[in-house]
Amino acid sequence: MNYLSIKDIDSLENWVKEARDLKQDPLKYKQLGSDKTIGLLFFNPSLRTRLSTQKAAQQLGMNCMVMNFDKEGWALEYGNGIIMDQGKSEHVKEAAQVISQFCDIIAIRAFAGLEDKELDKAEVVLSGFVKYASVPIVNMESSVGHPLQALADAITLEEDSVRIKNKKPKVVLSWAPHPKALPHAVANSFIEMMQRQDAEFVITHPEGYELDPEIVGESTVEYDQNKAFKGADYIYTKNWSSFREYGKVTSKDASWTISEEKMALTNKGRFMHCLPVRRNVVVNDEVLESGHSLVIQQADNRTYAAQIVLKKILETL
Ligand code: SN0
Repeated sequence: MNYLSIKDIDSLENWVKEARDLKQDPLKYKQLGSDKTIGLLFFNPSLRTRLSTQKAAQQLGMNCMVMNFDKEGWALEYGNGIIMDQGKSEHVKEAAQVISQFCDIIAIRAFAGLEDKELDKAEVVLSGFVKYASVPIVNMESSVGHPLQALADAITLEEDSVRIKNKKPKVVLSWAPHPKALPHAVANSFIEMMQRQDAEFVITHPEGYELDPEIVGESTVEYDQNKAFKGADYIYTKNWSSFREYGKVTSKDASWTISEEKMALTNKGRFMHCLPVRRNVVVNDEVLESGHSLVIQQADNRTYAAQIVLKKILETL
């Protein structure tokens, strides 16, 4: 069993419930992973993903090896039949087989390059490991998705939504400005997760920031942020670069920054963000530090999201 996208969750409801049970008793399955090893391979920076996945593995009794592949590993080649006389030292074909001999599970972070849409869509790094490794693979954010984040977000929504009575929660995914071109992965997996929830779900962003239509599907898109925020119970904020003008920053419109005034349009809405977040660009200090911000709880739930995923995989080994 691999955990590559939200589609690998057979029942989101059950997984969220099981994750919440684990949160109550994190060491309950301490024996399950004993003498098993997970290798975490990072091709990009990480704080929450690295520490929460490591913690989840430890709570399941596993050994954990971490490698910052971008800094410490050989530069990998992924193409077929390449004459490797340039900068790449090793092919994923050997690397994946070798790492599979040391690890029972391999987890990989490899962001979108944001230069070539087709290359990113093909998930060269993740799919290279899936193809040539002989052990289960976990996605710790690939070019297309961040399913550990979205699972943690589902846990957070479930925990928090007890305060919402007699109606479906209204959840808004809002674009916000950012100085850099960021990937679509977090937004994509959040959408895929929300499409499986019994909620009113609205996506809002400036024109030109439409996400992959294959992922957005039938989900509602509202270009007027203020209108989208009306009556919202949750404002899930994320910047992403343009998908159409692939990887470009075509707007830094500060009127999209999440402010107290914007939050006042909502139904006592809670602010959510996967972190790291640029203060006073994506969201103002007051909102981030208010009692209505769920960001620290979201980060805590990363552990239980990772733990339920690893538990499911360990049960198949
Ligand atoms: C990543 C992203 O996919 O947007 C990881 C989020 C979990 N975020 C960034 O790269 C932010 C970088 C920055 O400089 O703000």
